Parts: sequence; C-alpha cells; structure tokens
Amino acid sequence: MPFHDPDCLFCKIAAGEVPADIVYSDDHVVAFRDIQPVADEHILIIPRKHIASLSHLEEGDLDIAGHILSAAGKTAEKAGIAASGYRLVFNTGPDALQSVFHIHGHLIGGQKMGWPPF
Ligand code: D5M
Repeated sequence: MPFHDPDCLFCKIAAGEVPADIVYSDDHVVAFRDIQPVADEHILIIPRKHIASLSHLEEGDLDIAGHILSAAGKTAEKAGIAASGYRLVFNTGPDALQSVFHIHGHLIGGQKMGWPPF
C-alpha cells in the first residue's frame, strides 16, 4: 500500500486536500476534530501514512504507532483536556464499527465519562 492513498478521505485531510479543524500536527501525525462528535471534545489522531487499521500495522510501522500515542498527550494539552483526562479509542473492524479505513485514534474528553463504553 502506498504512503498516500488518493481514494482515502483521511489521506486527503493529512495532505491538506480536504479541510479539517486541525488541533495538532507534526511530520508523522495530524489531529483534527471529528465532524460527528460523541463528547464535548472529540479529536481524531491519524498517521500521515495510509494504514487501514490497527490490524494492518506491520513491524516497520511501530514508530508510527509510537508517534500516534505520543501525539495524544500533546493534542490533549492543546485542547485543554490533558489535566481533566481523556480516552484514546481505536475502533477496529466490524464489531467496533470502524467506518473509515485509515487508522485513527478517537481522543475523547471534555466531560465525565462512564465505563464500560457500550
Ligand atoms: O470513525 C470515523 C470517524 O470519522 C467518525 O466519528 C466520523 C469521522 N469523520 C468522517 N469524516 C470526517 C471528516 N471529513 N472530518 C472529520 N471527521 C470525520 P470510525 O471509528 O471509523 O467509525
């Protein structure tokens, strides 16, 4: 799979071809607000590289996984929810209702949450 999939919506957002409300970005990831928020703060963190889901991560992508996790704290800081707390959720596959097939962590917070999440 090429680095950039021209048919992928999130690749287009990462490339600046589709507008998004970007909260944080660096050489490896882009974080932008979800258009269908499920919480007071709801941000998606994506790698710039096209990878369909967590299940498609390969050995050579482990640095990318690290960059996504590392960006979570920086993004939460920028959004003002680092101290109050947040979740990072990766919907993967049909049971989890994954609908966009480019890895994205849902950074959710800005309000008190419940557990379990279903
Ligand atoms: O989550 C996919 C998420 O992607 C879902 O919460 C809506 C969001 N989405 C879809 N299109 C856009 C655009 N254009 N901007 C921002 N957010 C978007 P999943 O876990 O795959 O169901």
